[in-house]
Amino acid sequence: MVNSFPQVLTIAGSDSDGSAGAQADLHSFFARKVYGMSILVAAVSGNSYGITNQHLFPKDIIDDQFKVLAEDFEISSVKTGMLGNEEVIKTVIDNLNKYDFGYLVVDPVITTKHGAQLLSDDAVVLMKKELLRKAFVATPNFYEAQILADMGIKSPEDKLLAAKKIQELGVKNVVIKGEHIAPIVSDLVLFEDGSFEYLDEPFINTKHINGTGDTFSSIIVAELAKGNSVLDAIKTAKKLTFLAIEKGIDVGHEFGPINHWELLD
Ligand code: PXL
Repeated sequence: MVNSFPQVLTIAGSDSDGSAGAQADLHSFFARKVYGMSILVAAVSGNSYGITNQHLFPKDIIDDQFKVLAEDFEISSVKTGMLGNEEVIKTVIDNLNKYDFGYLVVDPVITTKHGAQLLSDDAVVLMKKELLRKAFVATPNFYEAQILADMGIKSPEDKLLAAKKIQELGVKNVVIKGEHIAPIVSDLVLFEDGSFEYLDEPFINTKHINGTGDTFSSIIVAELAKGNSVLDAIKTAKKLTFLAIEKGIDVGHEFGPINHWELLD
């Protein structure tokens, strides 16, 4: 039966070591039993020690990837990851305005945990003005939330205010992921109707957390594509990302990947 399987898409950069970016997204889609596709907008050379180089792709190959997928597939949810710079983000926004790929989840990848910049400052302005207003869910981490909300976060009240400010940019549902610090990693979810909830999991002391944010947002995409509610999608993402960190695998010598096999049912 053609097109009966949930089909999803990531618009992201390639991370050569498979721990993050499009590779982590595709691992997550596979494990959550949806058919995953990728529009690559960049490639980075990275291993468990960090990123050494990155190249952004030209507009024509990004446009063409959108075109061929739109012509052939029934994509029911999509996420964005690394978008690089203003030209790339503009190309992506123009294409998202042209084609309907269903629910949009924006993971506003700005820097890596180790400080590599994956989005230029001018692109942040465009993300705030033109991409986030299209988002059904946005998943900034603690640092990205401060940049997007244009304020420091020092207390739970600040965190809620920041989520509200991000929602005012047009995002329906905002998840501000908690910092990876002991004893609890607490995510704040602000829903479209103004209600909010905290999702907590214990902090795990490990160097193997590469691709955590990519995986979290990919699971949300997969669960939405399967028809689950936004609350269930976010709860599943939180639980399974925790398990993938807790049951880590020994790959690479320094900052390793998480365990995507833990995402399987
Ligand atoms: O995890 C953020 C991320 C997203 N996309 C790419 C990356 C990384 C982090 O290394 O390399 C391509």
